[in-house]
Amino acid sequence: MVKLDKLIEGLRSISDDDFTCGNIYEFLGENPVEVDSIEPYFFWNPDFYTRNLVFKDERFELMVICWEKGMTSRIHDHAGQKCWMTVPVGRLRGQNFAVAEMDESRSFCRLVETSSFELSDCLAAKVELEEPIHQVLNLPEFNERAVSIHVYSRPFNSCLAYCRDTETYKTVPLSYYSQYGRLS
Ligand code: CSS
Ligand code: FE2
Repeated sequence: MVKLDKLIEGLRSISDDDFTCGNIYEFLGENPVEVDSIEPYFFWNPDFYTRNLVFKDERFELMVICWEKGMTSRIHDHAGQKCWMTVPVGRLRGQNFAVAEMDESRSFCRLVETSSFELSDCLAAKVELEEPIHQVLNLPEFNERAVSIHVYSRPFNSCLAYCRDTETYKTVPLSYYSQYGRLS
């Protein structure tokens, strides 16, 4: 087990050439994070999951996301960036989607569910660049809070969010609930 600052130090020491989907995935899997060391970044909100920035440079950002029981993300992409996540507290379900039909001229998009995955116990996952649309759910049946660590490379501050009811998508801004341990 490593402390969060050691994990970040380790990520920073990886060369640009080695900062690949596979290598970072392996690195996160080999370095499960001590829960004590992420507690300063726990912020909870009853309405929406909180995005808590821990580290950011040109190349990547690392954040801690806190999910109340039953909370879900929107269906979204990652703005074409690479992404990895691990879940040190609780459990999360990931659901991937594929585009069945799309018409950019009217922001129309019909999605179909594809694979799903479950994360807990610091298991690492990556968002596949070939199939980047997904949703993350802390299912009510898990019956506990969850905390995940996300690494995005490069950092992005907006993404596409998809609505299945209206079969439309739009760009949405992303913001931090806290930065470096302080409420934004
Ligand atoms: N990508 C979402 C979290 S679910 S992977 C976000 O950054 O808000
Ligand atoms: Fe995501």
